Amino acid sequence: MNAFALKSIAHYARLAPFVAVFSPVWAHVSLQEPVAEPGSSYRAVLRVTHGCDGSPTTTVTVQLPAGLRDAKAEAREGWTLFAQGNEVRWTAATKEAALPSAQRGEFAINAKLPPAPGALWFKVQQTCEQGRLDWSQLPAAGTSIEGLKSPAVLLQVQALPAVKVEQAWVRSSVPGQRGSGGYMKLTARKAVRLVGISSPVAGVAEVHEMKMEGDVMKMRPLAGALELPAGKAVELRPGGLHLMLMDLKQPLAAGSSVALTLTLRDEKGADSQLEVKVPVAAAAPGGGASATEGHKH
Ligand SMILES: [Cu+2]
Repeated sequence: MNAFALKSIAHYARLAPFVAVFSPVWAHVSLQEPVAEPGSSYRAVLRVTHGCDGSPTTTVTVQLPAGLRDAKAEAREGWTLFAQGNEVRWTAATKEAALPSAQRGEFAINAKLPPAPGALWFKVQQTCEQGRLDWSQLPAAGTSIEGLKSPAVLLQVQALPAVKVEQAWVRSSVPGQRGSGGYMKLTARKAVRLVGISSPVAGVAEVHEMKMEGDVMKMRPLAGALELPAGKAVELRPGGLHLMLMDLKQPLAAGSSVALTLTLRDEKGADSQLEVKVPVAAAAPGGGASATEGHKH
C-alpha cells in the first residue's frame, strides 16, 4: 500500500477546491497567467496563437475590464500602441510587422488588480489582413466558458493555490487499455507534499517513478509522498516521474479532459485539495518529448 492509494483520500477535510482549467493552446486568445491574487500587481500577457483563418494579425484591440487600476500597456516592437479610456490597441506599423498566422504573439498590460475576488473579462478584437475575430462572448450566469465559440479572455482573481500546475496533459488510451500516464509541471508556492491523487476516470491513481532494475528501466509507485519544494518546479513527464491512472473506467479520448484531485499536505500537516482539469492528448501538447511508458501493471 502506498501513500497515493485512492482510499486514503476519503477522510480528508473537504475544502473549497481551486479549479484550474487548461484550454487547448491553439483555441483562443488566452492569458499566460489566467489566475492572480486579489490586490496584486499583475502583468496580463495576452497570447494570440493564430491569425484569422490563415491571415496575419495586424491589429489587436483590448477592452480592459472595469476593476483594473493603473493599467499600462507595453509597447511592442514594430507596432504602434494607442490607449484611451478602457481601450488599448496595438497596430502593426508595417506589413512586415504583422503577426504571421502560425506564429504566437504576446501583448502585455500591467495593472493593479481589485482587492476582491471575481472574474475579469478582457474583450479582444483581432483584426487581420483579411477578416476579423471578436473574442467577446461571455458565458451566461451559472454556465461555463466551455462551448463558447469566441469567448472573451477570463482572468480569475482569487487566492492562488498552494501549487501552480502547468503543461498538464493525460495520454489518450484505447478501449481495453487499463492504464495511462499523466504529466504536468508542479511549482509549490510554499513547500508541500503531494500525498494523494484521485480521478473519477480511474480506480487508482498514483505517482510513479522510473528506476533501473538491472539494465531494464521499470516504473513503480513512488514510496511516500512527492515533495514539492517552494518555488522549484517538479516535472512529471514521459520517461520520468509521472502520474499513473489505473483501472480506467472508460477509454480516454484525445480532445476530452480528465478531472484530477491532488491532495497536498503542508508543513503543519494540514491537507488541502487542488482540482485540475487536464486535457487528454496522444502526445505532449506543444510537441515536447513523447517517449511512451509501457503502462502495464
Ligand atoms: Cu506508471
